[in-house]
Amino acid sequence: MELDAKIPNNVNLSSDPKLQRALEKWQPRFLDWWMDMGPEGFQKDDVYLRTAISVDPAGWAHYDYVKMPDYRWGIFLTPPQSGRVIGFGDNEGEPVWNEVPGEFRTQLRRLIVTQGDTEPASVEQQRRLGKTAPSVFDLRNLFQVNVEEGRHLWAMVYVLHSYFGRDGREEAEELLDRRSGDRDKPRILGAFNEPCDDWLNFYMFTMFTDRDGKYQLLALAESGFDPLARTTKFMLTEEAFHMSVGETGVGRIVDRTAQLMREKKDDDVRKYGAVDLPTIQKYLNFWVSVSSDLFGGEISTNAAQYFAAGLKGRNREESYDDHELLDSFYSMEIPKEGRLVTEEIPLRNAMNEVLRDDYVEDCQRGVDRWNKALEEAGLSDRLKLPHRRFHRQIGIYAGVYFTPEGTPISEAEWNQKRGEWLPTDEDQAFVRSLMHPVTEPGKMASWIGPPRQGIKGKPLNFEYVRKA
Ligand code: BYC
Repeated sequence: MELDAKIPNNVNLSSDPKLQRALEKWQPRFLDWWMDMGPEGFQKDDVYLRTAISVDPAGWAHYDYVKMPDYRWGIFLTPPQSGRVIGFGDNEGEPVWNEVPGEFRTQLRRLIVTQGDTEPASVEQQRRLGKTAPSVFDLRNLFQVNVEEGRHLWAMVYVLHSYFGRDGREEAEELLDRRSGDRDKPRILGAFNEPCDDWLNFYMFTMFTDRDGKYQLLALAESGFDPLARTTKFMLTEEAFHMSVGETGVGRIVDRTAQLMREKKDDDVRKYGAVDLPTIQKYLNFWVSVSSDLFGGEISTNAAQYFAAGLKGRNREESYDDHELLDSFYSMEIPKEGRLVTEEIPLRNAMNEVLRDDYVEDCQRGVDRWNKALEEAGLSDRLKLPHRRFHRQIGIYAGVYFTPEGTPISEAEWNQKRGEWLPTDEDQAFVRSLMHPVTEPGKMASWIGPPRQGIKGKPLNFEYVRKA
């Protein structure tokens, strides 16, 4: 463990001076990017943050006040498992690779770059949210998410620098050059170019988009390229908190809305400075659909190749019996001339859809928990996960129109109903109008309920962020 090194790490970086020098050269570029594109207006403040210091489940993190630019972004991989073999695909049972196999180099690099690109992208998307945080507690959680996305970028850059030579270093530079939403050099995947400029968007993003992250990382944690599997495994430890920020964030908005609906006997809680359920539903529809797109096309030869090669598996590959999938099929509903026709797709080509299945189930569990709160508040209203076909831009359902229930409709009907299903300009302006910072520790904005507990045993009115 090299915790006091310039780049904290558990990979014995000092034993490879060439690699160490290359990463130390990248470090100031990263910090420049962080100052330019990281949280705006809070870089001098003391934030009560969690920092990864090991991969030991019993004590992997340390909590203390730190100024964000001084955060100790480190490189942590779970320990290698001796005798680990590739768990799926054509190379099943072969020893895992500790170097990049030449024939898969391009595909592997592409997977790592795509994963890496999302991390700084999300920090860019969220950089102005600090100015309108609904509480000091939420402000701290935003920054916790941001610094950890920064660490996840480090995780991918370490793999690029260590295993991909010059082109890996070039890719690492480009990860700092692309910009979320930029017309000329956008981030790679769609959702990471969408603005995330209010807190309802932020919670939906951490609930649904970070959850895509969870499933992509789970699939990469199965990789036969062992350094990638080991680094993504540890990233998942940090990722869990990001999704809990989203789930509890939306949950607290729902709590507050339900409380007002009951007290005032009025569904239109906008007039009391809260978010009405139909608006919450529209934001949910938007973020679920753009996050669904992140899984890629339903039928994908890329995904089949990743699986065949042993580069990217299924979520918890060991829970399946068949790891080759040479004669298995997936029944898929394919849009044809305004109707849905069921076709059998070779399972390897349906890998993106298999992963999406697990994702949809996981999302549903979260929505069920919000609905339980509505039920307990004595309300009959419920939130609903839109159908996976709804509002898609990638894959077989792109360019075709569906209701949130998944029924095919015409373009004209879509245009007529769109504003009932997705946030309108007016909805967004309303949500934005609620966004005023609350800076007194322990106090909450009018539109959100209090969290159930503080961070690391601290009370809710703890000063999680101390102004410089
Ligand atoms: N937007 O065969 P197809 C996270 C492209 S989130 C734009 O259908 P494939 C996080 C695709 O590149 C997790 N383009 O899909 C969350 C391809 O282009 P080419 C991120 C897209 O190749 C919150 C074409 O369409 N991790 O960690 O199987 C905060 C046809 O592709 C999109 C990963 O994504 C899209 N949504 O790709 C912070 C894991 N989808 O070949 C972090 C790594 C597809 O025609 N990536 N395209 O030029 C992958 O595993 C795969 O690349 C994909 C699916 C999952 C993206």
